[in-house]
Amino acid sequence: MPTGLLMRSTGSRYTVRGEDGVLHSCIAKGKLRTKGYTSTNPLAVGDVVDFEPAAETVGNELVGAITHLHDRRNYLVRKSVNLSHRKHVIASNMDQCLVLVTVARPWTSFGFIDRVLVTAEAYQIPPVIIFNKVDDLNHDEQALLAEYEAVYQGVGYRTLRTSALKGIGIDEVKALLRGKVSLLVGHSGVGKSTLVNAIDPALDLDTWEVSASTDKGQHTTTTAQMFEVGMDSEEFVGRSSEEGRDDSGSHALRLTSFALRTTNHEPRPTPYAPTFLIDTPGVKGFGLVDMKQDEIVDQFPEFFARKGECRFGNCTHLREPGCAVLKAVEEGAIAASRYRSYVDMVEGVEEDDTYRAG
Ligand SMILES: Nc1nc2c(ncn2[C@@H]2O[C@H](COP(=O)(O)OP(=O)(O)OP(=O)(O)O)[C@@H](O)[C@H]2O)c(=O)[nH]1
Ligand SMILES: [Mg+2]
Ligand SMILES: [Zn+2]
Repeated sequence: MPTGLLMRSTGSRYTVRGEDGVLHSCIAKGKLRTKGYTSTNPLAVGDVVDFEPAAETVGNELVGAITHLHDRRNYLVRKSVNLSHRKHVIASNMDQCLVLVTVARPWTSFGFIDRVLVTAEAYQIPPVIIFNKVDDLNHDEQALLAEYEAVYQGVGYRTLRTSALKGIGIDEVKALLRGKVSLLVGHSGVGKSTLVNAIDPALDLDTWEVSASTDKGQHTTTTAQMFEVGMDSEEFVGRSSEEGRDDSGSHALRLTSFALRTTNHEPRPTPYAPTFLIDTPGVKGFGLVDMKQDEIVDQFPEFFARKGECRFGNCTHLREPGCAVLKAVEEGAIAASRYRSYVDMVEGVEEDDTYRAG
């Protein structure tokens, strides 16, 4: 049975990429859906599945059937927005997480970044912070950007500066992506979809104007979706006239153009390592599902590094005497913003994500 990569999920329909790069519209077989998953979605973008191409008829359409979900190497969850409060798996099997941040229009808080970083650390998905919209910063905002960079570089995180709109820093992002599966996260309106388009203009994702009155995003992207990105200009293959005959709608055309792009390289460079990007909607309550203080604390690398210097072996760094973390915060060796985030997470203070509409 062929193995494929789940790239998109819309309701009960899934897009699965076969190993030959061809995309298949699939449904999940009944058994799979009742396998006892605790999340609201049994299958997520990034899942590796077994599927039977063209196995079932739905209406007058022949679709594939997903029969088995392979174990996930890793996955990210958020709390479901509905009342069940169950977990919703955002994506799985990622090599890295790109945290897209803007210091203005919209402003991204330290609290939000730290939540994403703690989640990524907990799920062992290496994060990289990308500061976007660097073309559009006034003097004060540039100073703020430098402050953000100092905080995160100080912890040891890699940071990049980009302008998805003006094409600044895109080659560095491409180098980072090559041959990997990368998740793109960040508030609505920070430019995630614009960045994907800058990397591979053929994808032509929908983007939106940041509303002039509020500086907030519009939630243009509504579901997590994986894209295979062409990294070099010669990899771009437009729609051929033959392909253009498919008149069943732009969605089908887009699927076909993916398939073409990945199938007409003969011979492929070996080893063939396609590059995937997962675009996500701006998400609230990102991760941190069921995480307790003792699980959160070790996800701050700069706290973890000082753990051995605290007087008590089980120090929570909240109030204990002889705490090396508290001392480092006082001395400015640990950023006050990072410590504040830790306390907020432990106390369960929700990051105020005013960008979420629904
Ligand atoms: N000045 C400037 N504007 C940018 C840049 N990147 C994106 N934008 C603009 O920011 C707006 C929002 O971009 P999107 O790509 O839709 O943002 P998103 O993160 O995908 O938003 P959601 O899909 O709602 O989560 C668009 O109007 C983009 O043109 C940039 O580097 N500089
Ligand atoms: Mg988007
Ligand atoms: Zn301590």
